[in-house]
Amino acid sequence: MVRFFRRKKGAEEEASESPPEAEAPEQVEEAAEAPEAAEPVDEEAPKSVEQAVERTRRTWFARIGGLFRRGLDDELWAELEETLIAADTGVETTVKLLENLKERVKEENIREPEQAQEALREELLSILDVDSRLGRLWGPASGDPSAELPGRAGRTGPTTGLRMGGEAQDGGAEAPKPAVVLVIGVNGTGKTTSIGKLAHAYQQEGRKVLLAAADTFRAAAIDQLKQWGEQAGVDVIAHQQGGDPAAVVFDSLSAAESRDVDVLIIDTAGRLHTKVNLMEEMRKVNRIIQRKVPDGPHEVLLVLDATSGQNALHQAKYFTEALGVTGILLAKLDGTAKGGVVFAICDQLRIPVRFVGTGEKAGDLANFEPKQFVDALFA
Ligand SMILES: Nc1nc2c(ncn2[C@@H]2O[C@H](COP(=O)(O)OP(=O)(O)OP(=O)(O)O)[C@@H](O)[C@H]2O)c(=O)[nH]1
Ligand SMILES: [Mg+2]
Repeated sequence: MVRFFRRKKGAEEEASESPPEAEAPEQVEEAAEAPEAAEPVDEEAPKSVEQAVERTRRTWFARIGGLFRRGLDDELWAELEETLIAADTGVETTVKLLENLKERVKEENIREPEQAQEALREELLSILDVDSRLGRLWGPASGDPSAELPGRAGRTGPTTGLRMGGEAQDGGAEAPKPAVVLVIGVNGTGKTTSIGKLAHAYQQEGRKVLLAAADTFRAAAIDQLKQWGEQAGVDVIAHQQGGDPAAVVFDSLSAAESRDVDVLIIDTAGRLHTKVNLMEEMRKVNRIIQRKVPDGPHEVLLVLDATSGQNALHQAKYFTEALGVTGILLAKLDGTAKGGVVFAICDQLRIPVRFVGTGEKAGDLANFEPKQFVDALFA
């Protein structure tokens, strides 16, 4: 059943526990109690996936139809390879894709260009078919999860695909509460913005959300998260700049428990003095979560910047090796991004893309639906 958002006005503060790895007690500063009615969010025409990939479709995928129409010959395969690589699909993934496609064309004795193009669509779709059992919070990555989402009836716009707060999941087990989502990624990829969007979407679904400002590296990062919290009408647990992120995480876990929070989303730094420092910090945050919530974090969401192309893939590999990434949020799919990078990520990492960012506004977030995505590219 739908668990509607309940906010106890003037909820009493929880007894404070001392953070285990905190260097020194720090002042816990919170965003002012969320306003009773959240500030209206500018939801004016949130960008759809179709709109976000319009440029990729026009620039790259629209060419593919023309190539096929010229006939199934070596020139087609060479030009197709070139086009897919230029669309950021990556050399490895493109080569594999075309080998499979050529084999199919031969085996199935395909002679019609339309049929061959349809086979390409199917091959592209199969690349996106990644086992979505990693992470335990989200609905199926393919198909139409909106049908089974609570609070979706009659609504348009982004859904979180989140099934939790006591709702049974695939295996019939109770969903975790609070669900702990650790958000990681290098600087500037869109972590804080995406967290703001997720908070907004969960809030709209009637979930009780709490945000943790564990990026203590820059003061502006804390303020930025607080602004998103205010906009979405959710609380933010924050310490001061330079504080221990693990202590922020510890406090936010305590607050999440005592405030009956459905989902706790943790923002982290994207840059420290060195990459090694950053990974160490992430591991420490992970340990603190596990100490308090043994089966957490329930999702380690890696935010990648779609406009950074193959570089996003390298980052993803690095984070995946250092931490167990369970899902990807691909931000900035609008703008100059070449959508082909989605195929490279799914093919090479076998980590599901859960969400895509389609703009800078609160509503510019969408579930990643493989079929919808491929259809949009070939529309
Ligand atoms: N067009 C577009 N811009 C986005 C999207 N997501 C984030 N941005 C922009 O990207 C820039 C960086 O976003 P942040 O959320 O601050 O990125 P971050 O990963 O938190 O950065 P650090 O905290 O420095 O590590 C901002 O200007 C955002 O508005 C998106 O989906 N589309
Ligand atoms: Mg940030």
